[in-house]
Amino acid sequence: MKTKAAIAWKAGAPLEVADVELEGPRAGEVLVEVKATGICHTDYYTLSGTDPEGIFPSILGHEGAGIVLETGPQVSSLRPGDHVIPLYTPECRQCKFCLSRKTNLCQAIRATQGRGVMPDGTSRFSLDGKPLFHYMGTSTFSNHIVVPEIALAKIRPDAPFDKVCYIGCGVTTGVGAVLFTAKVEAGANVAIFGLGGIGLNVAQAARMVGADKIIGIDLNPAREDIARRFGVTHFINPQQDGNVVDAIVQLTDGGVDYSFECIGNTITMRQALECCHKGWGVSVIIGVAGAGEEIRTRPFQLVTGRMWKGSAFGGARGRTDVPKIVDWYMQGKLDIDSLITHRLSLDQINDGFDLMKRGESIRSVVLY
Ligand code: NAD
Ligand code: AHE
Ligand code: ZN
Repeated sequence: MKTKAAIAWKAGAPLEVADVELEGPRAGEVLVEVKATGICHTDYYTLSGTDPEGIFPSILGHEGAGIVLETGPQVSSLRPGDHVIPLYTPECRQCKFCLSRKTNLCQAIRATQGRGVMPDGTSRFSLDGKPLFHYMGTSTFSNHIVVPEIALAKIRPDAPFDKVCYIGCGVTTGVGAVLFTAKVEAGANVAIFGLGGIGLNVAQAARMVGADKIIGIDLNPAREDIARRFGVTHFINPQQDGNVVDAIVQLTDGGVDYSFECIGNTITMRQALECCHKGWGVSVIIGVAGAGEEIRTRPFQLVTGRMWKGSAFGGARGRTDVPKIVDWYMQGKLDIDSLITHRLSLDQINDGFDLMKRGESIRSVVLY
């Protein structure tokens, strides 16, 4: 079939919207009509050329929601009409990683996903007979996609696509990092570096679990107002407030219990570790840093009890946890609507990237 998609031809170039060819689902695969997709900073990161796994030409996008149109042979858990969220972190429930119960990083199809192809090593997308690569196993900047069954979370049919698409990455990443990775407890002090599409979800989850001080750090002064509405109790602008680590340590009588880096900057990753409380503070890296970048600190920081952790997709097991997070949104426990600041057509997708770069949007959602 033909479908409309935004093609990333090369690093740094604007996306081009065109009709592409999409082959139907093979064994274990599902054809999905994408109804809406968010634009995450990670799409920009890959498009900018700093992602070591970035491949071109490809169809980016990984924060979508849609409807199953057709299932291939051997698909048993989904049928046409089901509402789904594509998962860049699948959940096969059979691999060593899934069975360990220690991680959400299912590895069943990770290798082919990283090479921009389906598990059988081929792409379903092409243009003029030449293959286009998939991205993160999802490619939600295409109106129709083919995805492995294990990479689809079935969600309730009354959830609005234009809101719950954001659960496909940003909401789950931020909320999950608090609940599943850090397991923040009531009364804890928290610092959040970067108050964008991820950091604000960390904030609302920290408030939800009853954190005490929630300190938000961002260079963009416009983030203070929305951050306070999402639970931030203290706002620090590093350009105005001097040494960020000292400021946080003073505010919290020795440092925070948990910090979250939601920028992708190795300098702020160090600050996020070093503003943690001696003896027990845990710093969770969520931000994705460019190829070749490395984190630094004095080993003494770790010797004296601070801990560095990382979190991908919030530690969420997609097929199990994503439907629950959709429920929390539908029950009013999570605010997604206020974070979706812009709604665009696919033809306007490059405007969505520009809004993000200028710091004017929290989330832009593309509606098909
Ligand atoms: P975003 O652009 O919406 O937000 C980033 C925020 O950081 C902005 O508010 C910006 O003003 C602020 N910022 C930038 N540099 C800063 C600095 N030096 N000091 C303080 N604030 C600064 O991005 P996002 O969509 O929220 O994504 C954030 C990061 O998380 C990105 O690196 C993205 O790739 C990554 N990410 C990781 C996962 C994961 O599973 N680990 C999932 C989604 C996104
Ligand atoms: N391709 C990059 C890594 C990018 C990365 O860390 N991605 C996160 C999700 S970001 C979503 O917005 C992730 O899930 N990582 C785990 C994984 O298996 O990719 C690189 O550096 O190569
Ligand atoms: Zn993302």
